[in-house]
Amino acid sequence: MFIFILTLAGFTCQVVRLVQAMSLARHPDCLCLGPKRSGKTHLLKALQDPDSIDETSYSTPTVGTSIYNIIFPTDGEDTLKSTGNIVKDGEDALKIGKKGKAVAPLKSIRVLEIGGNMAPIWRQYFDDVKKLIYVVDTANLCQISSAGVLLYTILAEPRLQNVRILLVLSKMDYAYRQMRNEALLMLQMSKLQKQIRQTVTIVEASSVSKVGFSNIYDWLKIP
Ligand SMILES: Nc1nc2c(ncn2[C@@H]2O[C@H](COP(=O)(O)OP(=O)(O)OP(=O)(O)O)[C@@H](O)[C@H]2O)c(=O)[nH]1
Ligand SMILES: [Mg+2]
Repeated sequence: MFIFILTLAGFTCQVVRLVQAMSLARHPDCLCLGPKRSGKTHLLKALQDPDSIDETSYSTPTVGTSIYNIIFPTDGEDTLKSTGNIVKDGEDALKIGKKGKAVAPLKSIRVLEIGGNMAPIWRQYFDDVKKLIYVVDTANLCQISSAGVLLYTILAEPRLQNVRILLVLSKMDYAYRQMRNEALLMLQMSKLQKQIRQTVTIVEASSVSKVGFSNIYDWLKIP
């Protein structure tokens, strides 16, 4: 009898943990989307632990979803003040909330990556989203235009009209990458920005060289 109760308690704990994990996956703080092999997993792993990714690292394609808990490095206020491509509204939001009260930046964030091969069903995850990272591979000429079309379908989604968007131009360490302006031209960003409501913050980044990471952390810290 005692063994039966113990087994039942263990099973109940497992079920509770499974339900909690499923709920985290359904309600993450931020979504990370982008075409297949665009660099989402590499980026999120490197943001979690910068030393875990170098030029020899390889990430297998994400089948379904993966959740990453990113704890921000505590290197003082320097990263908050960093300049670059990040838009200014983000920095203001760190200091003053919507009702005029000071809002503390976040200390960590849970980001849900949805694999590029799940693109046809990304929209199932669009409820209650506040932030969205979209990763585009600047070294993949064949993919970049279709990445722009996919981005447009995301930005046109009615449930995502008030979402903060971070566009990551990834793999900036490659010599044969597209430069920022060429990549934005191929994504038709200037045309797109006239038609959308969301503010898109654009960051050039590399998971290998860690270029752009302080700007990404700054954006992720915005409450
Ligand atoms: N040099 C370099 N290679 C990168 C970088 N990011 C990703 N890669 C390479 O690109 C491959 C694919 O990256 P992933 O992070 O797995 O791509 P993903 O977007 O998660 O792909 P899916 O899960 O299939 O949607 C990696 O295995 C790396 O070899 C980067 O910043 N620099
Ligand atoms: Mg992946």
